[in-house]
Amino acid sequence: MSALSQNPSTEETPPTRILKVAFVLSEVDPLAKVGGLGDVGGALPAALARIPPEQLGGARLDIRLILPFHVPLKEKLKTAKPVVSFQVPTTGRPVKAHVFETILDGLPVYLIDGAPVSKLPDIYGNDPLQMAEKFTFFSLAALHLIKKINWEINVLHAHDWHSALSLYGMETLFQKDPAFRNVLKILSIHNLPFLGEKSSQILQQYLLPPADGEILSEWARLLPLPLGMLVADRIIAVSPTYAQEILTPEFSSGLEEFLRTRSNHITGILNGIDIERWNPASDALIPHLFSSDNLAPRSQNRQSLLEEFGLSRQVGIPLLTFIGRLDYQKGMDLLLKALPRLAQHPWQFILLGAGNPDLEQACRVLEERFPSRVRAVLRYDAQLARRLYAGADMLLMPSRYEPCGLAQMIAMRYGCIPIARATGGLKDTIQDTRLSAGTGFLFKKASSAALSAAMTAALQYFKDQTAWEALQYRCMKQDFSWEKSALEYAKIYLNDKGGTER
Ligand code: NHF
Repeated sequence: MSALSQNPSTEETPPTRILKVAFVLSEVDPLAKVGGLGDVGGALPAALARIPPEQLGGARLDIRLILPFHVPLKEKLKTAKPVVSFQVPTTGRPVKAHVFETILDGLPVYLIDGAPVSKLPDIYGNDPLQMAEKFTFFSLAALHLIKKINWEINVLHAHDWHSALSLYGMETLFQKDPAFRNVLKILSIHNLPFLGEKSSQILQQYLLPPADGEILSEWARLLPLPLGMLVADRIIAVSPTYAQEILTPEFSSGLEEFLRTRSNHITGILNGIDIERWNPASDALIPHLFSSDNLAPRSQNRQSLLEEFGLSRQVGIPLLTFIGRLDYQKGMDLLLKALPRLAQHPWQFILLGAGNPDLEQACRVLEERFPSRVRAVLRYDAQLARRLYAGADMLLMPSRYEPCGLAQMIAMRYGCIPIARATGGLKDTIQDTRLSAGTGFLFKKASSAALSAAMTAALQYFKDQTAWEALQYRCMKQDFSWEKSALEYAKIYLNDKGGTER
């Protein structure tokens, strides 16, 4: 078969070039989702497949996903169809892999099972060795699968450390294999600091050689993410600003020198959100629907929340929220210090999230200190999250780093104004209201003082309700759909492949 499959040629029908893309990753919403990676896995492939050939010079993308058959998935996907079984070689006994198939949004999803996958009761685990084994096995099994089913791919697109070794395995173990000749190797970086710790022994067990040469420091020569970045033709960070930040000591996890050698191959493409799923005019999980042209019902959503959480219902007091993982990365500690500094201002605050036990405890302490103003809901709750986006006035995102961030885009779509640190995708998606007719409030330094200053500005701005509504309107009119970003990815797939025929 050829990448440029010809239509039965009539003069009028131009040949359709089909580019075959293997999308290899650990999370795909709604099958498996822990964080933002799952949202991307659930939306980007479908958006790529929807791009009309006219926008791609007549080409069409044939996208299929490859995912571990995570234990929690097995209950949901009892009817997944067996496809093929094979062995993955190791220094000891080869490990058996069994592959199943299901369909999601019209796209085939291959699910890889085997002892290293079924050993872990969840998508991820706390034991680095078990994690290394699961994802090394998965990454290499993905390559064996592609070969076994004679799927002549043009592009292998891996994501984060969990699938980075499929790129490195292709470059090393399968170097001379015609099945992978001319395959474009793409690696998306959703979260650089997760390099795939303590994997070296497992990598050796699966016959993967350490990187040679001096480009990678010794400590990184047997780590999945650096190895993937070493051989990738393109490294795509999930926002343009994050693509620049990872070249600096603050954000590079010790890899700045190595990454600078690869800087010509690094790009940033902003994530999108699924604007159908996140739509305040049709969201079945919020009590009062609204839109940018009819904002009035929004305040009823705020009232419902205050009632639900036993907070007093007073006009003119803004409701603040934080939604997400309680983590130092997310700047939760900065927020816990900033709020008491602003006690002289009127505000109410509902936080939703779970994570670091010390931070959870500190949230409880804040609630005890401000019983009439603060509610700490220490769990994940996707439905409450929607009600908060739809009813709170301001979303706090003081992240120390944020590769892209999705919550700020969802919040803006729901008229909830972001107050965020100017980093990564937050910087790329929010314009500061104080500098121009913007869409939120940004601060630069990761300090509680800088955060308090941005919050003070927002609280001040809120007093002028006409200006505030104009700000909400601007936010709700932003286009965060996947279409634009998907096209950027597709162009990379196509241009980097030139006219390569397979
Ligand atoms: O949006 C999906 C997500 C990002 O900033 C987010 C993160 C993990 O930290 O790309 O990945």
